[in-house]
Amino acid sequence: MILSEIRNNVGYLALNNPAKLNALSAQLVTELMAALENFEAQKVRAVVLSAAPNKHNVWSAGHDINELPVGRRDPLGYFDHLEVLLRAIQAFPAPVIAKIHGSVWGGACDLTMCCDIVVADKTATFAITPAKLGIPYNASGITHFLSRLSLNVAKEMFFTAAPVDAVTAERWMIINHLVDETELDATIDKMLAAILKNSSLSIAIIKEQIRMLADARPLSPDNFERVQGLRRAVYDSHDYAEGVQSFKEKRKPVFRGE
Ligand code: YXS
Repeated sequence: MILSEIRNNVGYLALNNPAKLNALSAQLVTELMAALENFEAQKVRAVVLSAAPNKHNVWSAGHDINELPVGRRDPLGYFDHLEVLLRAIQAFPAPVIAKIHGSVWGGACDLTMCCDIVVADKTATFAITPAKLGIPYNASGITHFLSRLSLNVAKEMFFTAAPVDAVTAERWMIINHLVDETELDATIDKMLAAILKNSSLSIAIIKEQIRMLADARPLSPDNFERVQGLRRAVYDSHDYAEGVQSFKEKRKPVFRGE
């Protein structure tokens, strides 16, 4: 489900399950995690995460909706495979560069927010979709967006669940560089050349300090419990069951706001 290789001290990962639009299934994530562990053991200086081209022009369709619980269970709990992957990317002791061609959906949009640097071409779009499926999302996932975007932009993305085009994504700082498709690799190679000249130890520690500081948002125990209660009210709701079921039945959801 993935392509993985190490070239010149850099780990290259490509999502490669076109039949399922590179949906972040438990199996695909397991393979990504094994590749990241190998890259860390091989002490790669950076990771480039891309997607093998597919006829749908989809970088990744996000969490595999067929693997979402059908209700009364947190769809994005701490140990959900998507959350495990997002933490692994953030904790990886070298820069992870996302190379985006095509549309990015839901959990895959969060994945790009967790990558350190994003380089994309004009075909890239980004959509964060919990509201489209009646999903409450989760506090750490929302933090990834708040660390990158202004509040009003993060809210527009979550409330509309609409794809953001590449030009807007650059203006909103979802991506570092918007380049022509033919320039993607050259742009990344130039960045890698600069990174590889520097101290890998210094970069690893600076990355980990940024992760800890970006995450440092005090939440009182009362507010923590409130977050859990509010999320449960959503994933126990009619709207959540309807959101997931309507996708499986290939029909528009009929939400009731309860
Ligand atoms: O009909 P078959 O069996 O060929 O399967 C279809 C789709 O059902 C399947 N597929 C998926 N299967 C599981 N999980 C998915 N996320 C997923 N997305 C697609 O792939 C086959 C081809 O899809 P199709 O016919 O729709 O292709 P298309 O080219 O017309 O449209 C491509 C998309 C990506 C625009 C469309 O498939 C789509 O809108 N997919 C759902 C994207 C999405 O909303 N992802 C969010 C997943 S939930 C998630 O990530 C988080 C939990 S959250 O929502 O909270 O952010």
